[in-house]
Amino acid sequence: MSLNRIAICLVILVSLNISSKMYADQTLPLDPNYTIPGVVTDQFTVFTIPTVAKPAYGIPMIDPVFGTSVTRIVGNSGTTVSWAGPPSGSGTWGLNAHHHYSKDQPWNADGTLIAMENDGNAGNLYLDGHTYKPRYKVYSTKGDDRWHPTLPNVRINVRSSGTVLEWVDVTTGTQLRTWTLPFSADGLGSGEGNPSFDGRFVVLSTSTGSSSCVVDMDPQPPLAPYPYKRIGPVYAGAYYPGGDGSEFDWISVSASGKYCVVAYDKPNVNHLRVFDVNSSTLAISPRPMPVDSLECYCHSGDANATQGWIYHLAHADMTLDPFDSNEDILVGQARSSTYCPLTNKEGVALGQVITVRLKDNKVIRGTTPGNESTVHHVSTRSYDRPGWAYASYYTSGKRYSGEVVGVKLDGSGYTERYVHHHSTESTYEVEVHAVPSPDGRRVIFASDWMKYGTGGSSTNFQGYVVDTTPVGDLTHSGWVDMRDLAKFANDWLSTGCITPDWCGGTDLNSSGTVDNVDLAIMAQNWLAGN
Ligand SMILES: [Ca+2]
Ligand SMILES: [Ca+2]
Repeated sequence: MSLNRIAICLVILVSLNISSKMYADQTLPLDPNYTIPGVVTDQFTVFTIPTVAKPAYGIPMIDPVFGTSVTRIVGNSGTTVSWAGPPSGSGTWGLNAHHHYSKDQPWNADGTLIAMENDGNAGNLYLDGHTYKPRYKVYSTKGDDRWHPTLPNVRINVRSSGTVLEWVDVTTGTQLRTWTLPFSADGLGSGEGNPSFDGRFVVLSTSTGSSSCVVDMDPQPPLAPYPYKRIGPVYAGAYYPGGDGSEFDWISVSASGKYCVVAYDKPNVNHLRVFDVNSSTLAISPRPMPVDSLECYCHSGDANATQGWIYHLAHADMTLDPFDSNEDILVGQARSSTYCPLTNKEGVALGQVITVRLKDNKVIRGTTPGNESTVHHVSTRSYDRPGWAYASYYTSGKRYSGEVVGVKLDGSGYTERYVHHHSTESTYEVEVHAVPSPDGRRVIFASDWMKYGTGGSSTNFQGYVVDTTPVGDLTHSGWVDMRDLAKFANDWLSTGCITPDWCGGTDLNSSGTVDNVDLAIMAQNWLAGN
């Protein structure tokens, strides 16, 4: 350790008069009752959205209402982007440079990479998950893919041909596992499917639901391990009964792998259906729901309950409910009164975000109602922060207007409010599609920055991250302590720090050098966040 580094440590230790009181680290997964320090939790205030200038690429901006840090993580259309690799390369950012979708976790399992779509000539890229520095160009066989939820660097990919399912290491482009499918699958659940939370199961289907099957990608004892290929029987029953096939929207296995959910999307048809997955045979079959359980618009009646139809939510994602013995749940947007006129369930007033338990179609409150804006997309991809859903709201002048909000799923209606997204949501590409990082402390979102914003563009749709961790949390633990100081000391007096990496984040004020100004910021935030 150089004299400089020793000096800096001593100065900090003395000047901060650190108490001997130990602070408890928040280990992952986080306790469902943990709440992020310093975040706005008032459920009732309607905030006026101030006009804010679009943040510069890679330079954190403090949201004037919520006090959180907002970073634009992509450059403007036409500007050069270089990635480190190997292999290294360069190209341009495009008009659409943002993450994929609200249900597609952009961070990999250990949070070190972010999958970024980019229609500039650089193509899709993987960014450093913390500094947002471009790291790798996308691998060559990418079709419709997701990160493996527990294995860093591994994508679960359905090739464009639809007949090959594979695992690929994105850092090398190496195929790790492969399966030949019994039919041509329409991507991974038609663009909206996910693997089970352990990364073991997926369900794949044709674009009409005419053929579906579950794949066990990682058979466990007493089953033979991979390369034993365990693919369930082909099932024809996800096709909409009596329809023409166009009703089929998406299919996904549930978080536990015990169920599949199919969504149908057509006027007067919008509805969800739950199927059981037989754990021995992987066969799919409709899950009978209680005869009096609640449905919407069509398919009401006991006969349909036996076929797995459930209460309809839109833009819904799946997770496990830690407040209810880790039951599989679906969390989504309350539909309009045309479809589902339910505002109260068993004496509990329902808001815009609603949960349905897959086991028995039980409807549970997410948010509380009353002067609440219309929610748009919901994401439950915070694998390491169970019990929370992340919602993006339309801009309306009501409560949560234009915000990205975390919703505690215990029925209390408790929320954390993170940021104004400043997006018009005028086209699909610029729908906000907020997704939490695995630990839920950061949220990625897309915006044109044209709603109460200056410097935005009606054609350039970009990715942003709102970060609730304190400035100076260089270890990404959620708080600032000695470990962060050690990392800071290591980069002390570094020069030539550039966007978006800023010397590994130690150049806290994005000035180009790591110096006394950064040290002062570090000192100001000492022990913040815990
Ligand atoms: Ca830290
Ligand atoms: Ca600096």
